[in-house]
Amino acid sequence: MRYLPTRSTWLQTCRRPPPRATCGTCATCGASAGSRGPGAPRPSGPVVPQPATSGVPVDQRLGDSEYHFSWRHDGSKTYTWDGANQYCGNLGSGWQGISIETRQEDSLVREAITEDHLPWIWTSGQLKNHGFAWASGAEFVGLNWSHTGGNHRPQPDNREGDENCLGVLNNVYDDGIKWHDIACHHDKAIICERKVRVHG
Ligand SMILES: [Ca+2]
Repeated sequence: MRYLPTRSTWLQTCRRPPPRATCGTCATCGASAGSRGPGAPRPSGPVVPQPATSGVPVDQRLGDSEYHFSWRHDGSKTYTWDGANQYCGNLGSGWQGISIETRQEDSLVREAITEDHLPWIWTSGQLKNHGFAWASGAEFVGLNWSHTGGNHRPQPDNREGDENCLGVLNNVYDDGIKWHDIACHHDKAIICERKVRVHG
């Protein structure tokens, strides 16, 4: 016997009234909260879960991101900036070195460093044409640069002449857990980040 959708089935699945006037059709209401212009507040939903990355341990979550602390899973290896960010990319789709975009995210980094007694970590931050930039592409805001460094100058200071990578150092200059521009060949662990939800 062939199954044909009845009128009542069709009505149940598609005749839900649009929740808002901006939402015109069944299809658009199912997929999106409607159009939004630049500067509009972040939507509260609906959200589309991203496919799981199988087998990648997640050490922390915050907002729409999950985080993987390399040192907890690779025998505390350290890497150049390139190697560290490659480690993150090798975890799978969507994984990158961390982009520290908010004060809450910076707190997460400082807590991880404190909890595990790390001397330093890499981030995805790297000097581009017009200043430092994150892998996420989000606007770079220097939330936690140190006020000092090896030459007692505020960071970034490019002390070694090729300090093109952004690391977080744990009180190396008696300055707390702070951002420093560092030559990329130094070896450190890294926090990897992946956005787990994309607003539809
Ligand atoms: Ca520096």
